Amino acid sequence: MTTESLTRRFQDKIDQELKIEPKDWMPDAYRKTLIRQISQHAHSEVVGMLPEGNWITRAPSLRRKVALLAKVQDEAGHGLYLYSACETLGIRRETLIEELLSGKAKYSSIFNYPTLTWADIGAIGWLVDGAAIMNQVPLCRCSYGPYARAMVRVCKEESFHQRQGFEILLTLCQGAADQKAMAQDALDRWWWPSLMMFGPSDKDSIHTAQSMRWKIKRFTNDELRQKFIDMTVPQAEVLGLTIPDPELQWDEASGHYHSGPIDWEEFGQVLRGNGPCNAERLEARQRAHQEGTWVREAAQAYAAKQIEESKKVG
Ligand code: BYC
Repeated sequence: MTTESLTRRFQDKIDQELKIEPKDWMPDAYRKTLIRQISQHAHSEVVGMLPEGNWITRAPSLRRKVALLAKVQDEAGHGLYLYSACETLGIRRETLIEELLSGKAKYSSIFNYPTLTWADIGAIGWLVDGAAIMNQVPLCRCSYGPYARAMVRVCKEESFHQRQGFEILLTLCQGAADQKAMAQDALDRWWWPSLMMFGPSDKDSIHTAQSMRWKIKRFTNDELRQKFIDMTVPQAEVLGLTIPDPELQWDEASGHYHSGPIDWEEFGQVLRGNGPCNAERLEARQRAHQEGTWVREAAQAYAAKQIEESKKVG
């Protein structure tokens, strides 16, 4: 079969909503796009543990500590499913990790912002996990089977995370004036970076059109961002908080909220490694990798011994 006919058959399969599985033929560019997106996603889960992990020892009660610990562990698990899904495309996990540690691979811009107060943990759950769900629910229908299946479980856990975040903020907003002010301050700092999570606007997005044809993405970055704004504004009203966007208003004609412009210069700076915490995040991952060397070596030695013993029994 020629590459042309293989490509046609591949696209037909996608158009019929059939899944592409690891051993199926796929164009190199499809494989490359998936490796890029899934690995960036996996790295985001792993780096995403850092800003929240920062608050585990300072959570205000045992109940809060248990919930936060569970959430951070879930994120480690999401990273592992996603690295496994990525490996089915024929790339080694070690290579992916090296790319993260060397600064070559991207991870979500959002995790380069600091968590300054307890309210930030609520804002991350409410906004960051809320944005993640909006982006990831359509990924459960991604054309690549292993990624789509990993996303089903990830999304279930993310919805628990979103609720715990909202509940933290609701408690603060129903508390003392200082607590409510802390919640407002967290919203002020996390709102715009959360909108940036959805990626560049459609006119600047380099990958969206092709990814939509391949049904990796089902919606454009701007479509998902708008859905997120429409969902979140009424939730801010329930909390009694003000979204820090003077241009935000309901537009009857379109049935959507109109919002002000995003500071794409800030987004670009964060992507180029110049965000408030880029250096700190990378340094923390490099240190963890270094300190974990003995664990990887011990696991490998144990696995080698098991294989040796099974050969003897065999
Ligand atoms: N941060 O053409 P575009 C989570 C890059 S949630 C950094 O639109 P695409 C979590 C993009 O990679 C966060 N980089 O690309 C939540 C590309 O650069 P390269 C992770 C970004 O791929 C709570 C360039 O900009 N979620 O994990 O079609 C707790 C042009 O963009 C960002 C996912 O990764 C950004 N925000 O669309 C814990 C979901 N946005 O690669 C954890 C899966 C864009 O050409 N990923 N870039 O050098 C996606 O859905 C898509 O990859 C994106 C970008 C919507 C993010």
